[in-house]
Amino acid sequence: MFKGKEDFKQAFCEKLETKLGKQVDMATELDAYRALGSLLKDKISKNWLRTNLEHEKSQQKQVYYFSMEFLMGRLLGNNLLNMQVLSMVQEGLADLGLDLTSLEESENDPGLGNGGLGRLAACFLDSLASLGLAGHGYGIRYKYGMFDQRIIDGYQVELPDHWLSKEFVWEVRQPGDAVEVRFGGEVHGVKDEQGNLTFEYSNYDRVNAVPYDVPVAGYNNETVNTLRLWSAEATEEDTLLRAFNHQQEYNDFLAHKRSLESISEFLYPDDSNEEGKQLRLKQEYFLVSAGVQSAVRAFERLELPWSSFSEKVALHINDTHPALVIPELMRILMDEKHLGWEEAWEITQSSVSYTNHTTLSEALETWPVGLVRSLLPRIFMIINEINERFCEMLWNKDPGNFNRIASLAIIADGQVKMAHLSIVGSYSVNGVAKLHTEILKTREMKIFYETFPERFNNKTNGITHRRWLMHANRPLSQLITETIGESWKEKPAQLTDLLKHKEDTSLLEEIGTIKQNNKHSFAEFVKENTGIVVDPSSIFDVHIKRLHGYKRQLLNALHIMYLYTKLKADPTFDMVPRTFIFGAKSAPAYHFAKKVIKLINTIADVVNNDADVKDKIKVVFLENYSVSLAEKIIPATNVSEQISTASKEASGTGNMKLMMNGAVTLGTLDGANVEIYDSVGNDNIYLFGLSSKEVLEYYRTGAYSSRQVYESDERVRNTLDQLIHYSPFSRGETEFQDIYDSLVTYNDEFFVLKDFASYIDAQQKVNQDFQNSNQWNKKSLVNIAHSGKFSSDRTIEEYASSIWGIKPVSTVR
Ligand code: 26V
Repeated sequence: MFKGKEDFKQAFCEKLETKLGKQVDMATELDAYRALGSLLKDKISKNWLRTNLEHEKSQQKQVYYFSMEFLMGRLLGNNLLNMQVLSMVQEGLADLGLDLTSLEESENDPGLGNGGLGRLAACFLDSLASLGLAGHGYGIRYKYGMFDQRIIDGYQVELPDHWLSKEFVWEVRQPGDAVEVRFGGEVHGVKDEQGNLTFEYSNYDRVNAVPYDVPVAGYNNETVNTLRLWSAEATEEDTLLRAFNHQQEYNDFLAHKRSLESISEFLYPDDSNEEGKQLRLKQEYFLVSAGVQSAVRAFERLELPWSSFSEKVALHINDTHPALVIPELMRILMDEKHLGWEEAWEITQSSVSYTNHTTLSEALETWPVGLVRSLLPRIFMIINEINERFCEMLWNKDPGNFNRIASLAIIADGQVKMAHLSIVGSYSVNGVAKLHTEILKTREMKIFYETFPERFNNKTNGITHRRWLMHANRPLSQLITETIGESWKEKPAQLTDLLKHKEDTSLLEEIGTIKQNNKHSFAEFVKENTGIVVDPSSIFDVHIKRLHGYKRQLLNALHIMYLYTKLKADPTFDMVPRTFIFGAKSAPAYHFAKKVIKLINTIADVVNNDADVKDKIKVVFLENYSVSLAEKIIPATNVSEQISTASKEASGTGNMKLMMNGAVTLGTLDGANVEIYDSVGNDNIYLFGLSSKEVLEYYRTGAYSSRQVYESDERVRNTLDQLIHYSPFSRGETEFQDIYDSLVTYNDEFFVLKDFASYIDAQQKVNQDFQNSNQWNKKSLVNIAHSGKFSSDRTIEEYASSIWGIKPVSTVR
């Protein structure tokens, strides 16, 4: 690394000169960021090469984590932290008149994901490398990531996110490792000389998958794994062929090239609705085919028999989006390596493992048979064969049970069911929190669980404490180290040592002071970015996640309307001032979610500008919620809103980031909230609302009537009526009629009204308890102390030992 500060300064100045042709006094912040990033990448590269050589030499099993999304966040700060040079670099830059924080802000946030699923993948990569495990990510290098959200007149407007505009300094293009991916065309069965049936393809479109490798450096060790992002390009052969073909118009060629390259053009910004779009299926197969070919090549370099493939390679699929890994590996083994079906199936099925991230039926992927057949003819043949053999196996086990076969089949009703394919073609299926896994086993995937009980297991999600505590909240991190020593950084479970100090009033005060300082800085940020002045001594009540009906931002919004109305009617109503903070993107076509964004912004407009209440309530909707924004909000949060309809949120991971930063959860018994509650106990969390059992029972019986709640609870009625009658919120418009209708006319799918009363009570309790700062800080401490269990290091250790069967290669620390 660097010998010291002076050595760093010299290397940095040299990099500025050689890369950008500038001297320090000429360099902009962007220049300085690019030079620093590129210098660090050079330094990381030594260990990167060493890690790769070591993997080859030791023939260690490699895990490939296939994911359509990696929500990495900015990499500069994280790499400095993991390489243990942060303070030195900060001081060196200061000597040169540069501020590290401003340099960090110059980096575009690579938003190659929608939300929880993509961010989980990024936390996992950090943990894999930090634990010295051989695990790599395979994803797509989308030219445009998650859209940039602007709020205009209270409405969400989407702008393209051209994240590559400033140069992504961490990536290395590897044209030598490009592979060809094929679409469309025809398949012919041909008998070879020995009389074996083989398959030939013709008239297909081919696209070049070019990898861009991003190093993933572990914390305080020498492991550097790889995030390999694939980019679609026209092949050189196609280019030449068409250039020399005089019949082909140049414009036609350009159109053809554009159409091929559109595959890695943009990320689908929808995490709520499976739409069956052809381009999305192309993206999925593109990732899968490129990734499997590349993993197979790496295995072949070991010169081992195919029978040892699953001892050396694990292919993990992050939800069903990369489920075509299963037929693609079958295709390669049979058509290219000439293995028979049984052998290929044995290898495939013992190499693939699958994580389910949602039980929402509208998000479960299915593809029309016609589309799969025309776009991926050979893959379709293989899926068909897998399905037929599977159905035959079911028949032999339980002859005549047509219903069972129909409900388990991979192809049914003209659709290919990706979850079914994933379960049948893998050896492990896991949910992402205890409750979620139970719901999979007893409801959503009950019959599959009965068929393959040994495949199902739980892996409760986690988050990397390096980014979310050590990097995002340095003062808190330092206080923890002063209190319990340094070793929690390597073993986050040791954060429980803090519990020994929970009666130490001066420590509790310090925790309170750090939170207060973070709130101050965040208030500055809010003022600069929105013009809204918020009181740092008010309760910072935070609801940050994608906007979705089941996540119930609407419940929070209605409660603010209720408080506002109460304050207006009774100005002496006693409440601790509160700042309600929201950050949320809606899928562009999700009409209801967009209405909720408009409602929150309308409430903000009314409340923030009303002199009667503005010292008591403020509402802030921050635009463009992203990883880098989350890093600013989370350390400043007092109350963490985790209020999904019980049974709907598979896990949640924001809940973990917030508790780790000393926020107290206000939530339902859903997802990982259940396990947070089990850890911190009743005094350190605010629970309310229906249980998942009650919710599921209501769905089963249809016994819920939201109108009954509306009619019997005056608070509900008064609040809802303001959406449609003349009020400061409706301003006589019909803007919010749809929201009202969803709640009253269409029976409130997400039980907002049913849970309203108990939510008010829980909020009231928060209001009371916050007034005793010593007690509140103790709740904070208990939450921080128990958050180590939710480090993704724990999660990844579980995946490593009980799913993938891998051990650390190098643990040099
Ligand atoms: C779904 C779909 C549907 C098809 C179109 C494209 C697309 C893209 C993403 C998704 C993801 C939905 C699943 C998801 O993000 N689940 C979240 O996973 C988190 C990590 O396990 C978990 O904490 C959240 O509770 C869960 O909602």
